[in-house]
Amino acid sequence: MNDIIEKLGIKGDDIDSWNEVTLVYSAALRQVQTKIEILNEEFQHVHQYNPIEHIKSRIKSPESIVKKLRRHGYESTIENMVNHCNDIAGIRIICSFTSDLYQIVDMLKKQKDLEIVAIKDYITYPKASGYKSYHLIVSIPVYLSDRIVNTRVEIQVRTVAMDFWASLEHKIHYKFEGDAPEHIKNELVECARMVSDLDARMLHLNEEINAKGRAK
Ligand code: 0O2
Repeated sequence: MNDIIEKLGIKGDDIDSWNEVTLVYSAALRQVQTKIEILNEEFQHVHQYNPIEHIKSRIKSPESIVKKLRRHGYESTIENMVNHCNDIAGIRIICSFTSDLYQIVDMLKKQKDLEIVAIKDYITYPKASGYKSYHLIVSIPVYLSDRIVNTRVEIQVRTVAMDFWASLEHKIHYKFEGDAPEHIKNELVECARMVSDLDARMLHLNEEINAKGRAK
């Protein structure tokens, strides 16, 4: 790991700082993930239903952080990473229906120990690529032995169908280094439209099934 960090231009004392920074980010990630799992369990207890299908979490790779900083015109320093890269710690919450998505977002917004730093609602306002997902940048206090470090975590909330689309689009984006042929981009936009249609139809079906269950 330290070899990779050195290759990226982070040397000497900075390696130590980097190790400390990643320790704090992975602690923040675990705290947020546990919080989400508890909320999901509580929801199951109250409503006999789990809004969350599954959760993925990751610490962004050093290469990916450096690429992002470059893209935004910043030098690769630890300070810039912490100040300008909001998704070093990232959690993805995958749910079945678009209605679950908003329930989850509402639950997260009500958590007193999570400060909402920023929101990007790519569900209401999808990207031109067709990308849909709800992003929250939250800050959570990590309690170390001698200080408290408020740490940012990016939470992405999306449906299974949106996740399926985003995974392939991400792969294509990297394969063509952001410059995919026009016909592939167009096909992806069309697939995104189909994903939105599928999500709407599955939601409608689920609501109909639930209403029938209640009427019995
Ligand atoms: P990775 O490999 O997933 O970490 P940016 O626009 O990325 O320079 P910002 O403000 O972080 O800066 O952007 P945004 O829109 O909040 O995107 C953050 C993350 O959302 C991305 O991280 C992706 O994970 C995801 N994302 C955003 N747009 C798209 C998209 O069009 N397609 C897919 N598949 N994912 C997207 P990274 O660092 O790009 O990538």
